[in-house]
Amino acid sequence: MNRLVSAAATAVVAAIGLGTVLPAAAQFQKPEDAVKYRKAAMTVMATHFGRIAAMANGKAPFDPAAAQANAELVAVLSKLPFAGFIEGTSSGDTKAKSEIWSEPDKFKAGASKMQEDVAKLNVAARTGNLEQIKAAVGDVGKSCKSCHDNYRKE
Ligand code: ASC
Repeated sequence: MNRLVSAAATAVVAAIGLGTVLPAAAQFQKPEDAVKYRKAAMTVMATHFGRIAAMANGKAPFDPAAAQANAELVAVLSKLPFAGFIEGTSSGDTKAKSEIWSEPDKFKAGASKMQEDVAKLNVAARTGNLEQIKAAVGDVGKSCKSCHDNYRKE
């Protein structure tokens, strides 16, 4: 009995947690709200990734604490945009290609790959080792580019 209650409680907590990150049309009032949300999330993510990339590319002085803080933000932010790619949001003010909805498994795999690479960048940033950060930045950049090439219109 107790085990059952505890399992049910765990399921409820998990469902609430997932509800904050998984696609669900009910989370947006209008389709254009979902489009705005995903674009905003991408913009903020790109801003914080860009700060680490600038250090990795020698365009900004290497500041290990700043790299770590930005990598932590990117790790969280990388989970956000995909909740905005709900059904009925392939048109309007968006560069999203229809393939996002016609090959959802491939799109999700690309999102997961990016999130894994970002998690590795977060680990690398914690070492404070610029060479490791450079390598991890390169991998994240590749996973961003791969999805943009496949799923973003020019
Ligand atoms: C960035 C950014 C992207 C990726 C991509 C990598 O900094 O905003 O979309 O890197 O340009 O090729």
